[in-house]
Amino acid sequence: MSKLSTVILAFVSMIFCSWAEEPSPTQSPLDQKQGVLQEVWFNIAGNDVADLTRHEEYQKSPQHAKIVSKIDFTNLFVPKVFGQRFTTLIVPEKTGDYRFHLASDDASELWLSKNSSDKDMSCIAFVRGFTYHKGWFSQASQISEPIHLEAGKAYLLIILHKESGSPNHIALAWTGPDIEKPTIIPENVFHLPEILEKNKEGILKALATPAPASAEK
Ligand SMILES: [Ca+2]
Repeated sequence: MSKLSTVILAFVSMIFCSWAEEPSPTQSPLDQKQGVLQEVWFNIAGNDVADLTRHEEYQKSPQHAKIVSKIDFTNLFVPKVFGQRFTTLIVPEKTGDYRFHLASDDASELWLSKNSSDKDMSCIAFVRGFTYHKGWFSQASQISEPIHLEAGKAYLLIILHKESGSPNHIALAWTGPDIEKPTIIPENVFHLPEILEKNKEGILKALATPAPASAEK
């Protein structure tokens, strides 16, 4: 072997070793800063949000989870019956009054906190039955009152969605400073909330569990 190829080999193995060492044992999908945690429970009957929240399975870890960038979905998990929850911290870039528009098939609820804590949450909008896809003005209850949000402050946001048969969809939009028409909330606003230690193991397992093949569209 020539001197040059020995040097190249040594260099390549150095790169390989540094790659191999990179992942740290503490790294997890939950360490990322941006995003929305989507948690799904399958095979729960009914088309009311309460059919999910009162179900004993809902007290347990989700069966499937994903970190998504925004809340804008159609035909998820067709044709399965499911309930899901989206959890994120919303950090607006501009201070002002915002209205949230929730659209879904089937029913859904939008909860917002006054801060990053789940102790100060209230239901600010909901869909009964269903709306058309991105039908932002179908029901008075799907539009929140104006809510004053401060730039750079984190507000905990949770959406509950119950689906009892295809088709299905869910989307979240807002109006606010310089946003006149309902616009899907952009991904840079969503920050992944810190997950309680007691819930971490179950969520990590759900993140690693694909949705049942028959449930994918
Ligand atoms: Ca449906």
